[in-house]
Amino acid sequence: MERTLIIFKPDAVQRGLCGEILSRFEKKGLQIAGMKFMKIPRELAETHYAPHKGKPFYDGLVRFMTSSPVVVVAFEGKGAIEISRKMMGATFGFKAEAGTIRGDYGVSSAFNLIHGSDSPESAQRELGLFFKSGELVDWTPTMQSWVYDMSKGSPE
Ligand code: 3AN
Repeated sequence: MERTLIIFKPDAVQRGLCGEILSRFEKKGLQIAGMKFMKIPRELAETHYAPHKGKPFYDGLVRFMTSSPVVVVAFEGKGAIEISRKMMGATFGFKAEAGTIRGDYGVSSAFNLIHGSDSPESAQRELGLFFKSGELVDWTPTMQSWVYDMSKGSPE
């Protein structure tokens, strides 16, 4: 099982899309391992987006991410990082495929509703930034054996 860090960005919260977006992940079969509603402090946003420091959109991105509250979720599942990236769609709403979150709910190149870790290394780093040790919950959904084939003891 793998965990990924997802953020419902300020535009998703302000537009009342959190329930819709959360529901897509739940229906897909990813389980919540942690969730919090917060206004991201500037320093945390800068650290989170440090890999993009120096790029032309960096300052605007940090301003946007700290402008209004967000929902931060740790999702867990087999292949959770890649699955989430596919569900999010391409970076810009106007380019993202229909059927993806950005493709269905957004048109902007700056306000793109959702962040998702792009690799296991990023996920580990980002989960550590937003959740203290002990805040992520190990639990087994009762439906797990219907989401995965568990007959060999591990999820398939
Ligand atoms: P993604 O979120 O699809 O992984 P990245 O990693 O290329 O996209 O970029 C990180 C974030 O930076 C994006 N989520 C987006 O909000 C922002 N971003 C990337 N490119 C641009 C751009 N050209 N103009 C404005 N914001 C951008």
